[in-house]
Amino acid sequence: MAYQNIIIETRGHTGLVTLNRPQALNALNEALIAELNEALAAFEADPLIGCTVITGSEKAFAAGADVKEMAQKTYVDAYLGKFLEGWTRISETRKPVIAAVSGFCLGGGLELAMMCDFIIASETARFALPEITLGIMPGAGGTQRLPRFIGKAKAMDLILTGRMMDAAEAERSGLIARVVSPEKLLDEALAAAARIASFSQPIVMMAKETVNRAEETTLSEGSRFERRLFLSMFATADQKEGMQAFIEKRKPSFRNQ
Ligand code: DAK
Repeated sequence: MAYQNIIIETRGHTGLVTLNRPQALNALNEALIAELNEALAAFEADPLIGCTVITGSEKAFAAGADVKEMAQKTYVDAYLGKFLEGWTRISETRKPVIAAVSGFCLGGGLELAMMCDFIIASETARFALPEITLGIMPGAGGTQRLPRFIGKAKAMDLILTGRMMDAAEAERSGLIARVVSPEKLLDEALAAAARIASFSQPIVMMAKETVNRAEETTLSEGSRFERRLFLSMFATADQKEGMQAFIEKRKPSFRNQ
């Protein structure tokens, strides 16, 4: 498929998706989301890819869902056409996805970033859920994910006022994993992705799945799930290789087996 709204590259064992609607500050229209889903599915199916980075431009990761596309929709249009249905597929990705965020990361843009496994941001990043200013509320998980990242008080503040938060506040609040200078953003995200992709793919995927369980279950159930997957790792060749390499003081060579 030839993409109109995103640019796809591979860097070693990392898939790189650049959101590319500069005329609309990367506003996320249906076509872009469909392309993004397709690209992520292709990376997911590619055994050589171990991690994906999603980024935007220096000015905007994404300024939200496309307001011009949404403005005139009726409820029935939206319901029958399953409007925006494709959004949640991004959070079902099994291989890790890192969001590399610079500039505006608003509304659906922030919801997309929160569906990734972690966010690395540049000092210029600005985060908000400004839907309230448009007469709506967040609809792609923002009301559910943001409080899990930053707690109820700050999430209420952001969702009810629609105000922007800078990168320093976002890092302090636990929304983002790292803040770097704008020039270093992509290199930092690609280096993190390359490191992840150098490990055993099934083990990385199980670790991701297990951390995600923490958001959906109790501590005791989550710990039981962790124990089951942890024990299953002793059935992999990569566990034998990782530990043997440590004992022999050499770099492990994982074969995803
Ligand atoms: N949609 C469409 N076009 C947008 C846009 C957006 N979200 N954001 C910016 N643009 C367009 C502008 O209209 C402008 O286009 P032209 O006028 O040149 O044709 C161009 O990008 C440049 O923007 P500005 O001229 O406004 O640039 P400024 O630097 O002055 O301002 C800004 C930048 C980011 C502060 C401003 O553009 C802005 O406030 N943008 C809107 C931000 C916003 O309200 N975002 C939230 C949208 S609602 C769901 C899934 C997702 C969602 C809901 C449900 N389901 C799965 C159910 C998500 C909803 C949203 O995200």
